[in-house]
Amino acid sequence: KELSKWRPEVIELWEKCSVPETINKETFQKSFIRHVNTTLARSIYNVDNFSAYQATAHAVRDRLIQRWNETQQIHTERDQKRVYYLSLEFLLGRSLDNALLNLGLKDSFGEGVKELGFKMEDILDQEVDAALGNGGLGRLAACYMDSLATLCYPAWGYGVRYTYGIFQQKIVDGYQDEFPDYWLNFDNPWELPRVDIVVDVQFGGHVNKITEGDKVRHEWIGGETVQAVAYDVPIPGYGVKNCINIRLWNSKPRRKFDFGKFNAGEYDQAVQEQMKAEFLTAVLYPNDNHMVGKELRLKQQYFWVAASLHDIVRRFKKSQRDWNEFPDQVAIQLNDTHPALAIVELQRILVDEERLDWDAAWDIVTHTFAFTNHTVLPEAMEKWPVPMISQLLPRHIQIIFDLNLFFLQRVEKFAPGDRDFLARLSIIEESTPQYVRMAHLAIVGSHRVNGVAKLHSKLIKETIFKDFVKYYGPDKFENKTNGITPRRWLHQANPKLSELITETLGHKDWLKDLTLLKKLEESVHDKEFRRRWMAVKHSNKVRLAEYIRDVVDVDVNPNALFDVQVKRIHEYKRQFMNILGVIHRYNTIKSMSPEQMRDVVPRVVIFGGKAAPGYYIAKLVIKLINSVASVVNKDSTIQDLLKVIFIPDYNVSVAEIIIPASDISQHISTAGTEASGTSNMKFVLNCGLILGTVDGANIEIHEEIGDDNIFMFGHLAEQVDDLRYAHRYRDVPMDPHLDAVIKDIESGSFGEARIFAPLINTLTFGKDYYLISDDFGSYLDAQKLVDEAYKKEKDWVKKSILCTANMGQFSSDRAIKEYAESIWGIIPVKV
Ligand code: F58
Repeated sequence: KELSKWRPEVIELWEKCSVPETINKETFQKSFIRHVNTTLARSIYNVDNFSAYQATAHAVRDRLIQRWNETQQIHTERDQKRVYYLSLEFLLGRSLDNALLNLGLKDSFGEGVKELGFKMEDILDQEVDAALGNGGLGRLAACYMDSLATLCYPAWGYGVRYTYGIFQQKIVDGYQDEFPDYWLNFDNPWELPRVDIVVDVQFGGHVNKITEGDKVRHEWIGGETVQAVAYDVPIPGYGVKNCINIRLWNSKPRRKFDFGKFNAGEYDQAVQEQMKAEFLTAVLYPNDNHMVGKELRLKQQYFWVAASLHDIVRRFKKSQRDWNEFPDQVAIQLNDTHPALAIVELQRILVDEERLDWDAAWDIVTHTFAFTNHTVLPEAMEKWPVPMISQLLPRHIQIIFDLNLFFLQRVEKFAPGDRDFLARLSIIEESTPQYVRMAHLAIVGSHRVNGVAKLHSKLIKETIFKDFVKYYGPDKFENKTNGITPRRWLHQANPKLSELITETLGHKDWLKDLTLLKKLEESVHDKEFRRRWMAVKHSNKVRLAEYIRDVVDVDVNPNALFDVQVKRIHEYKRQFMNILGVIHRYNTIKSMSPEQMRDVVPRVVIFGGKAAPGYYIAKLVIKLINSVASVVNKDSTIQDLLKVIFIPDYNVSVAEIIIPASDISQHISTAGTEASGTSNMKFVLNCGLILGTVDGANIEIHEEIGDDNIFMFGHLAEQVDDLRYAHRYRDVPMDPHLDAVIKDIESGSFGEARIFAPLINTLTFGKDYYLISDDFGSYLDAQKLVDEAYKKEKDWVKKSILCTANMGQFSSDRAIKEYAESIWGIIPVKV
């Protein structure tokens, strides 16, 4: 009876009914109305823009699901090697516009909603961002998913379905205030709940050692169990039918309720256990480039790793292959060290559950994993106290110590008697308490380690991982320069520029092969083309000016030079140097005669970005920016030659408005601190010039676009140690311009001076760790060059065109192909 559904006639009927309907304006409209009536239970009389968004989203979702199913089916049939991208963050932003563009439905659906009485822009504007990430690392994961889908690779993302994404930022009296981002308030059409896919994840308990003949095995029992429920997020490729999956795990209590406690009258305690389980995936930790050693964070990490590996292993076992084929079928990429416990978990599954012997298991593990490092900042390096891991994961800590023992035995053979070398390489830091160094675990358990830009990859080999290079040799360490998806970051964010490029090149192929932009170089001498290029930039600036008026109620002149720094607020990114430079500019203008003023290029300096809620100094930088803004913006004596704007709640969809409108953007980290940066790529792709230090991907962008089209300044990474040493042990005189600016703040020009004392102290007592005083002079010089260049309008437009034309290398498609070919060993499977 059960099998009767597989009778040939049933299958035939099934296939007949599941032929996807053709998608055009009319079928979309039918689907829209059906969703309004049935999914939303509304009628023509009560459909507002939000309902229209929901109905459109559901109509798109129906198509996505078809593609998702076909993709999964074909990937299962072919059963080729897959890559699993483990990332604790996926900063996806909005989905509707992206899905419409990738599916090629934007025009027909746009027409369709118009006839139904709506504007597509209004509908798109209803969507809340999926903000399940902090910054660069999370957005990189999202760009990589877009490229994996577009290039038809068999790939899955695994992440956490946080109930609260990155906090919402409001500015109150110039200070940052944080509000919860409850993004799931309304239904989320971009996820498919998989209530049937549930994994038990265990915490605590104890380990029994069982001897069976001459063999010993370990049994991990007791403790608490939390359930992981899968939510699938379909990611459509551009211009292909492939649609890949990000599986996000949500925690929920086990169905079993403690009736013992319940009946004994401890009702609240019984309920509390349940609530604790739900809390596991409640919040995204809001720190960028900073490690927080909270136990809940460690639990989150293990919960997600255990559920993901269970899923991956289950899929592999369905193929009934031998275990030693595992690395031929499965590649797992660790996005930073957050998922490093996966290495231990796979070893545990293979040894304890599948009963493989230790060495065979370890061979499988090390051929499966690869690890990407995203930072060299010491405060961002993850390490967990051994007692904390022991309590939560008693079997894992045993495995970690065993792995370390066997590893150090091999190292000892390599460098006999060199105890310091052993101690430096050890996975365990021998402090009190001991710590597990997650980067060391990730390196030892992976067959490849990569940095995210040329300089960064070189630096990790020379500094933090130097000893590992000595031991393993240099070949284990690679560079994979980051990339961004041109679909979201040009086609979607800057439709007018995209259209002009398509018209000029005569095709849309550049969206899949960004190196084709090179041909735009031929048009730099075409006056009409330059005029249209400028007109696009201008209209994007008008759009941003309107946004600024809406959110901060300040009028800015779209003809002024738009100077932008948007990114997480962090000392190493030096927003502080930027605002000090603004004060210098302000004072310079104020000291001018009206005649001199006529020669000044008007500027709008735009800031945006969140500070981690516990990062006091970063929050003071925000306060200083807003204090300077409130003085400068109402000073009529400077004739609108300078405006300062702090745009609140910077996120992906705000970036899509800001980036296309920038004339110059600042990427001014202390040399050697910004691993790559990816917004630098977005700005230049959108024909904005950059003012930057010799750091991260700025260097490679410079190589591609040439000296004339970028403003570089500041000390080099190799000078940083000596400069810091000098600040520490000698009396380094402060740059005189900087000194004057500081005195100005201290005199109370921007509000009570005492407020900013801790910030100013970072330059003095704090020994200026980020070397602002060393770079300030060359920063101001570079700013002067920017002003001069902007005055030469024709040359500026040429630079701007050459920027876009030479960004071919920075597509995430290029990056993903490199990973696929040199690390993962996967090949495309096209639907
Ligand atoms: C960023 N790291 C790098 N980490 O700072 C940036 O240079 C690089 O372009 C980007 O990765 C992509 O490679 C970053 O964003 C985090 O936000 C972590 C979040 C979790 C806690 C530790 C920092």
